[in-house]
Amino acid sequence: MMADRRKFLKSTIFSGLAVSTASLSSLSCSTPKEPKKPIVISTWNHGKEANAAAWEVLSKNGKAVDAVEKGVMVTENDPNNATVGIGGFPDRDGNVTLDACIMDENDNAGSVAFLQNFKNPISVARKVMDDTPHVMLVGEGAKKFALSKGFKEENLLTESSEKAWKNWLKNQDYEPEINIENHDTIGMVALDENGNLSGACTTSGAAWKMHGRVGDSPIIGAGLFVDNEIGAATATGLGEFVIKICGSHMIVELMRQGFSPQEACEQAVNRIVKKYPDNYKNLQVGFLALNKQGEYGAYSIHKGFNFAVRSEDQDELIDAGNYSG
Ligand code: SD4
Repeated sequence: MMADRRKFLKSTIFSGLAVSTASLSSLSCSTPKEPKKPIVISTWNHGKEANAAAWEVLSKNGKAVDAVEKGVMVTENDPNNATVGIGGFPDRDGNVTLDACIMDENDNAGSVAFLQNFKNPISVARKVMDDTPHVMLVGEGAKKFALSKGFKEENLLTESSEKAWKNWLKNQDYEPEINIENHDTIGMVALDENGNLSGACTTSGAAWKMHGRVGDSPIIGAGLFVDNEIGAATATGLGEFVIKICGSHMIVELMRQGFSPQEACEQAVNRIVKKYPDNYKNLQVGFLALNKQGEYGAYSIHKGFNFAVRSEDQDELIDAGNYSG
């Protein structure tokens, strides 16, 4: 309803202006704006480096799905990043358990959760999407599948994350930090030269989580959603609250109704704030969205969430707007 009203208002204002400034013949020739493509956006500081790898693919007319996989692998491979892939902080029992998912332009999806000892969960998720009749594999089954596809097991608990875990064991308080070291999950969405959208999301999840906990990042519709007709969205932050509102799916559906990526991200954050008035002050969630036109938006509950944008004429980190000012 609101979107219809907005569209009606927009079209009324537009027609009013058009009638006063242009001839009817020029109106009938008006063409829609060319989409801005290719373009890739991703979460946090680490998004810049990840975007560079994605851009390598996109700038050579490559597919968005390949770009997002290559892009987020950069973050997974960084042992100094304590929130994604190798070097990720472990659960409270000292296990690094990884979650990731990917979606392509044909509504295909692949996901792995609670995966241990594989450095690139996003590539395992890609194989689940491409080579199985399933969307999601977890734990032991995901491990068996990864081994069958030639992925190699390795220890992902680095010296520094083990040290951090041992330090945590002293007090054992579970209080997920807001904007942990200014990098958290990496979520990436891209629009390629052919106008196709894809997305990827990968994380080591909440530090010191309970063994077996899975967050939003590998859940299609929560941590990531792509609909090639409309747009794509991804999330970062405390996954429990993203899952409970089905965040990324909600954003894509709002874009379908006519909201801009920015407006849709704001609505999703507002939903969390409204539904969890006692919680939102102590937790961070951030959303990113991109539509078919290459327009993007981002919004978070608290200050400090930023995202990286790469296109032909842009390569920058941008601070997202936030609810709490
Ligand atoms: C998750 N969104 O697993 C991810 C990352 C995270 O605190 O834990 N952030 O919830």
